[in-house]
Amino acid sequence: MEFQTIRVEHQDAVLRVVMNRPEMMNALNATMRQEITAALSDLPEGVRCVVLTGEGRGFCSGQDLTDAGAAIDLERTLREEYEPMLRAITGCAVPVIAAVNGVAAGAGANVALVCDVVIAANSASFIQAFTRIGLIPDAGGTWYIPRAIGHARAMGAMLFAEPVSAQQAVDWGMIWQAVPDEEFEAVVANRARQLSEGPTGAYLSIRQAVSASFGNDLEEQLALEAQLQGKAGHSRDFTEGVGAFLQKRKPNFTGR
Ligand code: T3D
Repeated sequence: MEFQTIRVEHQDAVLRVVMNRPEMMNALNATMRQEITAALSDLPEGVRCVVLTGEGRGFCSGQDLTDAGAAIDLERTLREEYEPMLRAITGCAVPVIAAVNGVAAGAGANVALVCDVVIAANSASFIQAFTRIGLIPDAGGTWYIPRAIGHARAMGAMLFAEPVSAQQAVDWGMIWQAVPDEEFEAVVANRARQLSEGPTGAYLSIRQAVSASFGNDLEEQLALEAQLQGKAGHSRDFTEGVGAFLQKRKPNFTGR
């Protein structure tokens, strides 16, 4: 598939989706939203992990503000363009790592936060930039962020729109890992390989269970865990995992 605003690199079982408008810190226009949606919805054969990252010194600066004329009906843009992209990430057939190489602002921050795991370079930051231009956080931010970091920190980050450093984001529980810039690419590649060689079905069930936990009471969650574990128990990867443990060798998971 040919893309104008993203670059897609398929190596081994990892698909790197690189937002590629570095001259504007990878701002999201309609084409980029459609292309990310398409890339994550129709994965090449054999892909078992996606890495979403940005070209140049930024991860993503959110809505392309030079596009404001075309995006005047913000409700429509969110419903028809942002939401499909977010669902393509949260419903992706394999785990998605956000590799936050630099600043992630506005919807760019929240696109990162809906991914399954966020790894950031130490020099990266997360900015709920919306109030700077008179908007409210969107792209799932008002759902994910209070759940991750609590009411007080979410409100402060959203009202003041100040950068939250990668390390602060880790300390607050907003992201998984912050790593020195010089180690960033290698750490991301290792994590992507780890997930691409893991039990994909279990990963997707974990995503489903953790997401559902926010709306479930304990009884509902126990029932969901039992159902999903029942499914995992019938997988080839479970048989392989137990066999490998008993034979004291590394498991060869196939994602089935
Ligand atoms: O439905 C809807 O449409 C509503 C949805 C809204 C979702 C949103 O995301 S709203 C929030 C939009 N994003 C922002 O408000 C962030 C704007 N950008 C910034 O605050 C800063 O650029 C950054 C903090 C991201 C980076 O700062 P810095 O100092 O490192 O870089 P810079 O010099 O500001 O930016 C470099 C270039 O990128 C610059 O262009 P130039 O001067 O070199 O020609 C800048 O204008 C451009 N750029 C950065 N962000 C955007 C952008 N151009 C268009 N849209 C952007 N979002």
